[in-house]
Amino acid sequence: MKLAFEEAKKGINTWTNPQVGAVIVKNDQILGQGHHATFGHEHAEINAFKSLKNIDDAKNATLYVTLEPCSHFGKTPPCVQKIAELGVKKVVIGQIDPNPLVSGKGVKYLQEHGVEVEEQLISSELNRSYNYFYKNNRPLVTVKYAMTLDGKINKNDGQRSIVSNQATFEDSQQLRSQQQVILIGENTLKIDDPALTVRDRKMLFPPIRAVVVRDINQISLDLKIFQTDEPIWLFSEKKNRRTLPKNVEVIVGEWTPENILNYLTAQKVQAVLVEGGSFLQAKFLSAGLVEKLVIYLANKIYGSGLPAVWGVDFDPLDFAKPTVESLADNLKITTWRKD
Ligand code: AOF
Ligand code: ZN
Repeated sequence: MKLAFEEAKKGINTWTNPQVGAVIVKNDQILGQGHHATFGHEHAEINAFKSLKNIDDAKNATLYVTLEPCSHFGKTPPCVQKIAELGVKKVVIGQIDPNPLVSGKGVKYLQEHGVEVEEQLISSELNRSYNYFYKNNRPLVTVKYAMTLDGKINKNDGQRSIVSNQATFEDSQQLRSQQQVILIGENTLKIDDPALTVRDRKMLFPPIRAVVVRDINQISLDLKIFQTDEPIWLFSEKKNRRTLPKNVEVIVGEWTPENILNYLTAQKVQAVLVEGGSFLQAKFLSAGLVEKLVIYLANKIYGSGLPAVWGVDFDPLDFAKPTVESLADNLKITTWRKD
């Protein structure tokens, strides 16, 4: 099963689907393995079967798979059918699929077709946002910011400051690449003028850059965000009256954190990164909608400037024991909301 999990991690750009790995074992020998490579491609189980030297080897074998095999006709036919057809003796699964299309039905089908099923639950970081999305019916929200030792995100209100170092910049690219949406507020857009792109790798579905603005018509189209092709969603209170670049979509409404997340849920977004500023972060945190915090701590003190979370009254929140990593002379602090 450990090997199946390692196999699963090879999948990239699988959203909205999960990362899945599968290993075929018979007489204590590994005969095949496979993973779900990319969205729309074949499922892990099928790739594991394809890797067998001889397809008849599947007969009476044990299949280790990190996720309950699917039972539905989607982009591909149900894997459970293939498993039963090939005479697999036993399927060991890493977790039940939280997707209601499959959940429990895969196991039931296998058992009804004479395939033994065993659950071998392994705690893993795999598919955290996929699992969260189906369990809670909303995306997993991470808030990320870089701050000084005195908790400031810039030196002077209204001006951009470079708070953290190059190593944190590179790390945050990795963090961005794991999201489907990167969300910021209007002040951050205007003051920092960020590109919000993933610079260090090519992505099949680059994260959508989303901004909450009061009036889209008041936003300068000279900003950096409008100079690249990755999709942009603008959550605006006012309707658009201008011609906008093709990659820009304006969504008009009253954009509380709850309303934003409802919209993202309808779009099947499973992971969102809130990247500033302090007011938007405060709004998401105070609404109890943030599961994960990633804080880059820079080794400097500003003495003045904007605090990392600011502008909204709220009850104190508890987070679990953080993990701390050194990124050259900065620290990365990661922590999850306590259940
Ligand atoms: C995958 N890869 O290896 C497994 C999946 O969109 P479809 O038709 O490919 O179906 C996606 C669903 O299939 C997914 O949400 C999950 O419930 C199930 N299993 N999906 O993409 C795989 N085993
Ligand atoms: Zn499948």
